[in-house]
Amino acid sequence: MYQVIGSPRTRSMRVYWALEEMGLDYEINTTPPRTDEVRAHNPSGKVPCLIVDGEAIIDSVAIVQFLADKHSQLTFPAGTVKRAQQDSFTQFCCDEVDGSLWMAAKNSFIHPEDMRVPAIKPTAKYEFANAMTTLETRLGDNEFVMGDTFTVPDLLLGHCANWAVGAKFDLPDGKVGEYFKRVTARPAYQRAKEKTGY
Ligand SMILES: N[C@@H](CCC(=O)N[C@@H](CS)C(=O)NCC(=O)O)C(=O)O
Repeated sequence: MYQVIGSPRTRSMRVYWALEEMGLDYEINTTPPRTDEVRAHNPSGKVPCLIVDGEAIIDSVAIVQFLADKHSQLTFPAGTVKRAQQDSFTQFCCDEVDGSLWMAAKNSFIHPEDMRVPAIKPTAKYEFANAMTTLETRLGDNEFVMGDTFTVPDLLLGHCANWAVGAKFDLPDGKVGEYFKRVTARPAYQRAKEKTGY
């Protein structure tokens, strides 16, 4: 049985969603970040952490890709060109999409007040908008970023789309907007929200 540490209102939702996609059992532990319990697993105090047979895996992307590889779902096999292309979308999501949202969040409510630069928000929105333009080109007419197969980067991008709405970032209309609707309407995501009390 997997245990996930982290509230569903954090990147931990990515892990809950992935577990639901794969039909796996899990325990929910909503201990907040920066607590001793979390620091015992992750020195940075950040969530999510996944506990597997008493060992911790930290970082949402590492966790979701681990689950995908272990259970042979939501991923192309390691060592294939398709997998490299899939990982490239994952990296794009981390750098361009999560990166701009996280920059805004850190400077709104994460960093100590005297370390925040609230004026960075328009720059973060600009970076996010650029990422959406890139995504439109890379997605093309595909159902999912890797074609007709839902994979790890779709889940990560869907999570970021929901985060963007909460952070009052504009989501594009058109193909990317429809893609986000398609991804976030997945039953597994809805189940993860219900089970975790999101
Ligand atoms: N790259 C890490 C980032 C983890 C992270 O920043 N988590 C946030 C919640 S979404 C956190 O714990 N923040 C507390 C803090 O920054 O002190 C991941 O994807 O898991």
